[in-house]
Amino acid sequence: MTELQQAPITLALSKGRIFEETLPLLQDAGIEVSEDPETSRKLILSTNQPDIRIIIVRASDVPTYVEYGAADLGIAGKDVLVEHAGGAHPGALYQPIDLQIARCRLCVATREGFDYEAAVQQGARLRIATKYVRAARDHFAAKGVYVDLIKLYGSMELAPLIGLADAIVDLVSTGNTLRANGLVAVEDIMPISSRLIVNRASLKLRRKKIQPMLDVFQRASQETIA
Ligand code: PRT
Ligand code: MG
Repeated sequence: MTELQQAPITLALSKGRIFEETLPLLQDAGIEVSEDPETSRKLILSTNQPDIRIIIVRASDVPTYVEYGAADLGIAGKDVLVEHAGGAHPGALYQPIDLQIARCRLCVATREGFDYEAAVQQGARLRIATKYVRAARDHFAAKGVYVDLIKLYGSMELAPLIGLADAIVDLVSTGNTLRANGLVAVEDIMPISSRLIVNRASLKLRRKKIQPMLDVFQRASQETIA
């Protein structure tokens, strides 16, 4: 057996909502994770199955680990996958299953009282602050709206309040964060959920081990929809 065939199957997850919402799917498949990443400092977690391990990485790094084959599988939000598109090895990522977890919406939001429709109709050049530069650029290009995109890494809600931007493009789930900051969602860009991603070479070389995991996630996602 080659070294690769002996290595455990590696699943890349981010801690927080994706880990928490993936745990029940793993449990349904009889996979128990050894430790809780919220309390443990370990970044490699073993499971009750010697040939399956989990690595904990930043949400936006999940596609990179899978693309390079450092992880065989990963779970990432569609927002992250859209921004990652066209990475170093396009085509290395296979995206077979929408797990329907960690759902939210990617939206345009402005300060309450800002007339977004009027600004768009007047052809005003809008300043948009966002972490989701690619999704935002595509959205406004499709609408034919000129925008100046300002890249931020977090706390986007602050930008319209402090005069950095006219609007933000951000994820919204309950809407509490927008409300707490006097902002309103004025346009939906796309619904977001988390997807299973698989390294294509791993799938080919290690199909025997990976296919049962795909089957498990496929079943679990169908149960989520039902
Ligand atoms: O936090 P870090 O910078 O490490 O990375 P991350 O923010 O990308 O990770 P994490 O764990 O926060 O999010 C992982 C994935 O969860 C995202 O990539 C999304 O696909 C998904 N998801 C689902 C969300 C939300 N819902 C969500 N509400 N990610 C972030 N949020 C944030 C949003 O950006 C905003 O600040 O929550 C706030 C709004 O929430 P509400 O409920 O107040 O509307
Ligand atoms: Mg976060």
